[in-house]
Amino acid sequence: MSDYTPTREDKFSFGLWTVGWQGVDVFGTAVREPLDPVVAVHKLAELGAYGVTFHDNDLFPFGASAAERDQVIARFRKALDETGLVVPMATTNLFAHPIFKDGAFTANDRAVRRFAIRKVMENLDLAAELGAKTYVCWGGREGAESGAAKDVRAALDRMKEAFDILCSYVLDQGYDIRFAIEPKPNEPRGDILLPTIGHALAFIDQLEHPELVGLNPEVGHEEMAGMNFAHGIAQALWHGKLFHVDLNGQNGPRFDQDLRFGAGNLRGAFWTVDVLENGGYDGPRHFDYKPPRTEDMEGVWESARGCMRNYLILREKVRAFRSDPEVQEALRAAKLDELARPTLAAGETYQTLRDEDWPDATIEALAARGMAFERLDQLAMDYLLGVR
Ligand SMILES: [Mn+2]
Repeated sequence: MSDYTPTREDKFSFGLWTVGWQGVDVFGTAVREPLDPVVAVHKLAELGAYGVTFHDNDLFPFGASAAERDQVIARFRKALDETGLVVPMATTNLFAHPIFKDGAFTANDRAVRRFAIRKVMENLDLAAELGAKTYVCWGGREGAESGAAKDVRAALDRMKEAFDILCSYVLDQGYDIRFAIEPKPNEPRGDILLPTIGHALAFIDQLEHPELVGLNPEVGHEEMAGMNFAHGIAQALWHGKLFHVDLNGQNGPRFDQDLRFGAGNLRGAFWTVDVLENGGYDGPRHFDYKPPRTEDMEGVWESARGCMRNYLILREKVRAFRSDPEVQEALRAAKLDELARPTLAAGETYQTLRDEDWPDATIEALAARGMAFERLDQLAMDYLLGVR
């Protein structure tokens, strides 16, 4: 690899709402014209992506008539056929319309919850039709700005109820679809429910069909909460719950920046690619970012190219790092092989530990022993900085 040109085998996918973002933010109006999803599909295919993802209302407006919906879907499907792009994932917009101002699955207003679950079921039908295997649920409006306004335990009951209903719907329809919860700590709500990977993992265990529900962690969302994204997705993989991933860039705890992948916390991106490439994940490398408002459409496509290019550069560096004999020796010096060994040997029990003799000298020697982590980390830095 030298020119970092993406191919379909790299499994890069983009949300329609990423390159299609018109730049409307809290302080400003649109800076770019609407992007026709058909144009987006053709351009993404040309750039080397293999997949495209969407919210229902990225394709057709909220409240569209059946005829309008069918027409838009037919055009979209034709573009997919022409380009060979697949739809690995779909999701529902449960945040833009004023009806969702207090959330969807956990809105205090029961009628809103009933409407929301119905909206998801409708779009699940379309997702199944288009071959999506993952259905993402980002509950950006599920939360509160104030204390007594949201009874968190009751809200979690309602969240569980929604997932239980949706899982039975998918099972009854015979759809080959699994749900992926996307945690986020805040924005747009002051505090969002299921704010981190850990909260969501614990929640999934309480569901009727936990096997149908996993995670879609996003780099920026975890880093907004000060979390280590690579550690987070490694734990999700350990639980068998990394169903999908949202790659982008973020500069620490602040508003959700949605920078292109690799921008922001570059060191974090290096270890993220390391976990994705070496941790057993084989799903799409999905970019969920926002091309900054400063860009015209050429800048938008440049940022999409940049997401894939940065991933491929980092993948090359991670592979070189992992296969370097000096790194392997440094990993041994840092006792990574020992960490992989069970603490008790075969046949040993806790009693073995109780019976062990621990002379002061042994304890002092262990306490004085360096772990050689800095040398190992500098080798990674040398790769990242391009001098090795
Ligand atoms: Mn984001």
